[in-house]
Amino acid sequence: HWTAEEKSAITSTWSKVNQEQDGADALTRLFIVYPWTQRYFSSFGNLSSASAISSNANVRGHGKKVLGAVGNAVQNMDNVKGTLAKLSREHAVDLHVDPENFKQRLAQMLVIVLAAKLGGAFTPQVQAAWEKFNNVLVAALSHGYH
Ligand code: ZNH
Repeated sequence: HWTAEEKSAITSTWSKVNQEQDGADALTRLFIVYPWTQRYFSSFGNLSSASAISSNANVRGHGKKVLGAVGNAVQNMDNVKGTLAKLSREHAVDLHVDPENFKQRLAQMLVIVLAAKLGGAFTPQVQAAWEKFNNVLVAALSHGYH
């Protein structure tokens, strides 16, 4: 269900992503804009300010893991659900993460980080492809909850 244009928009933006830095930036925004999401990460240490968050080694390591999983989904665009099935079960069963947090939150922060990074290259068409990709990503991550 992807057009050739959508696929190339997603894969070409993804090739510019720095998983550790952009992952840390997306998580930093998540923790600041939606502070209650910090409660899942009580083992991460000091998350008291933007600079504490973005320099926190646990945040950087986790950002890299999260974007690694997104990258996996990008490489497997035609089977995102299958690709993320195990991860979805893990969030539902082991981590008990409220799936609302996937929906308009982390995925949305990622779009903002990509837009800031790409500037003019993040055209409305590229943004539309990412909005669609995020819906697929969020649906796949939420699937293990039912
Ligand atoms: Zn998550 C983990 C991905 C969202 C919470 N995650 C994780 C991991 C990954 C991910 C890959 C790792 C796993 C292993 O190692 O096994 N996530 C992801 C993605 C997304 C997400 C892709 C979207 C986009 N998460 C999320 C949210 C939240 C979370 C939103 C909340 C809020 N996670 C989480 C936790 C964990 C995880 C808590 C665990 C951490 C530690 O380390 O402990």
